[in-house]
Amino acid sequence: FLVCSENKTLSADYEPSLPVSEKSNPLTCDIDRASAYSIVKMLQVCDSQMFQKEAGTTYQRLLSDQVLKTLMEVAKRVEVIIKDPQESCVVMSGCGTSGRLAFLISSGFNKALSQLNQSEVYSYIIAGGDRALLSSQEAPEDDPRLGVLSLKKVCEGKKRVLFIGISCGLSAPFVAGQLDFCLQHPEVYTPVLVGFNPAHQARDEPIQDCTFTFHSVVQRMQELAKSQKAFLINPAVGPEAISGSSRMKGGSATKILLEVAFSAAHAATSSNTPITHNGVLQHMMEYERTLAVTYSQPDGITTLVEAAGESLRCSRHVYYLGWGSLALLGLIDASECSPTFGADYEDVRGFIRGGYRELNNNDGPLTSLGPKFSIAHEDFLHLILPCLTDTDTVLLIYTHSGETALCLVREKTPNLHAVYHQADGDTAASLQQDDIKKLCLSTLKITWPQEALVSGTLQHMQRELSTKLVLNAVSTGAHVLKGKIYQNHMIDLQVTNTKLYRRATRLLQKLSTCPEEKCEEALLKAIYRVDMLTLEMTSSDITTHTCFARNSTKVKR
Ligand code: S6P
Repeated sequence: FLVCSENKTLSADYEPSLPVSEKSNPLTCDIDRASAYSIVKMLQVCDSQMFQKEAGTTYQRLLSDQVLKTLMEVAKRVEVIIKDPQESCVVMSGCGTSGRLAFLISSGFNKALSQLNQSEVYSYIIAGGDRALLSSQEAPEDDPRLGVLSLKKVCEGKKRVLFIGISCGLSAPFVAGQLDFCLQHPEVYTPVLVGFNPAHQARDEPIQDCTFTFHSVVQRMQELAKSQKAFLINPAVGPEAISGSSRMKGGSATKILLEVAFSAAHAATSSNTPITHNGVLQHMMEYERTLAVTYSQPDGITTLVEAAGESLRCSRHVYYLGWGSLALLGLIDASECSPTFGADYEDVRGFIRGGYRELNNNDGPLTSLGPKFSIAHEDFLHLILPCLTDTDTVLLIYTHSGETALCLVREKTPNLHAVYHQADGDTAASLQQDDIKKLCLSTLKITWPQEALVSGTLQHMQRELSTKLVLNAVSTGAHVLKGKIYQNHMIDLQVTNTKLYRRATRLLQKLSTCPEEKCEEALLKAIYRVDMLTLEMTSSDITTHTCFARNSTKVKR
């Protein structure tokens, strides 16, 4: 069934006008009517498409030779930068989830360098700035100039920059602007593009006030890639379980690819391990194993989906209380619920032990920006605990937890669950877990085989990916159960940028079978809340429409 669906979704005849990242996945076409258990199983099959080999398609896949080769080349560039950190750096940039992963990955690898007393070389850029790490800021995605400005700022004084632009759909003008800038300044910048569509499917829509499109930038990069002056890493990972929800496979694959390249570079500099095809392949396959280990517990994940779904259905809340970088995955997952499911920031919230001290983001504490930016465990205890009820779900996420007044939480709600990671045979950790287990209604223990060949860093990255998969399943599954998905389409979202505007029009077309212009007209009527469109409305550009849409809430409550 998987291979059959795979061939179908990757064949040019299936939803031919759409790039892979926007297609709907036949595996999940009735996810909206599925039980929690079936949702988890569908997500498992969908995720495993990431690692499917090239099968009768011309598209590159995660494990394709060309992808592995490019990763090796990128790793070599990173190695050079690590050895000469004064005047060079690696910059990762993206919008939404892609920017959040740029942050997560740069934090992790900078930490690894610091631990070896080496200078940090990684920087991140997220469209909309640091507030976008924790909240939905979809509009800056359409602004290529903003992208260039932020890139120039980060790279001030640098003589050599490896720029990694991440856009899962090969579509974000913010990233296209940055790549174009790199192409204009080859003496400093080497551009790398990470995304999950074949190059010819890059977005070809004109960008306001620009002479280039994402597609034309990709074409220029393809030309330069022949002489290794630019790099494209763009395997297809199959359509998302929820159409266009690139936070899922797109995010996971971004994490996998960049971690494989950076780990190879770090091993080359710190232990003289050469960057080899086999090394890169083996690392990639460790991630494939991560999927298997995580999804080997469908019942445990289902319990969490059911609990979270029940809370959301009662208009109550889901709280992730996490420790270390696993908590960051909770913050990220929670922040994505608003653009994906039209959720309120209070519906699913993440908290991290140590707050902004632990987060260590560019702009430091963001608490002054409003209540949704309170992210420390203390904030949870002060702001949330007093009103917590047994219809709220609290999920602990950790490898090593500390104290966070869990007894107090347990007094307020029995609906306390844990997902934690443990190495096989780690008896000391087992004893610590026993105490927590007693407080929890359910515990999802993910056990990792202890293997000499798997380094501590890799183990940690595997645990992060595993946590991402579980949390994506919990938040997606819970919102599906709440009714926020129709077939496998997002139907409750603000049309806040061009990508979402086009997607909304397409969805109306699909569901109504009316012609495109009729659907666009209906969308505009909904955006402007009128029955008759004025000339001013119909003659305005998409940016004007999306600006207006940003300020309105639901069409109908
Ligand atoms: C998708 C998420 C969005 C995207 C953003 C960037 O699930 O809600 O915020 O990450 O639109 O997309 P892309 O294709 O440029 O990585």
